[in-house]
Amino acid sequence: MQIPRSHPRAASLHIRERLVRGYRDGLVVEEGLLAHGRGEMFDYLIGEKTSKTSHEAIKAAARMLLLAKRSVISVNGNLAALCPKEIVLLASVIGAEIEVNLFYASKKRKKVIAGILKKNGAKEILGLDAKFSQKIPNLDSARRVVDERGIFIADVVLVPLEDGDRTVALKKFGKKVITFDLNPMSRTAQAADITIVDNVTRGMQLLIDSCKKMKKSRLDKKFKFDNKKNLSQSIIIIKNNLGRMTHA
Ligand code: PTJ
Repeated sequence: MQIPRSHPRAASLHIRERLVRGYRDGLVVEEGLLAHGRGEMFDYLIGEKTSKTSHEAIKAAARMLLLAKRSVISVNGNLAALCPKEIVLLASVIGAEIEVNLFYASKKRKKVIAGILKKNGAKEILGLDAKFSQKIPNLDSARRVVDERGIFIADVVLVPLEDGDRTVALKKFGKKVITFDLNPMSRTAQAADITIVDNVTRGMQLLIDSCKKMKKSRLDKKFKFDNKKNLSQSIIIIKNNLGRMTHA
């Protein structure tokens, strides 16, 4: 589809096209298109830009990832369609593993996702070989199946666009969880250690930049981040944006 450059919502429509292409190429499930629509709605409400609050969360996430002993980036269909380059780049900057982990699991889709990551420079991708499968407890969805060389033994897991059940299960399993979620009220957003309320299409590159910058400085191991407070600030941003649009 041709999207005129002058279209006021061109940027958002281009991102949508990436998802549709990802769906046609077998990376994204139908449900992923719906999940994206929900994300678009929240992006609209936060003003389609990275807030100061989200910049704070990005900095905290960079610090946690750089201090991790073993970090893993968990990749689903939507993330692979939207930011394949950024996934590979972030993994190389922080020395993380990349693991494909799907809610609507299928061998075929895992292969397609791994293919796109390899095309973007990934060397090793976990989550593909059933020989290394382990299950995280307290979870019924397909996402409980993880790689024993990856999420199973990681101390920090980055899980963009995650479902709430697994975030809670990962927390119970002793993992530190960082997520990207445009909905600050979602169960994942509320259960994670650090929630970046931002579109992955903006936030992933900002996280890479922050990690690169922070790598050069000494990291404070005792840093504190109040996720609930940060999320409340995002909800206030939404409330204020709604207030500005209300003329009654
Ligand atoms: O590829 P699979 O099989 O693992 O399935 C992936 C989806 C995304 C379909 C699956 O994990 C799912 O159903 O997710 P949910 O429960 O709908 O949660 C997705 C969350 O991500 C929602 O809170 C959305 O608001 C948010 N979201 C959607 N698009 C973006 C986003 N957050 C950040 N950036 C986005 N582009």
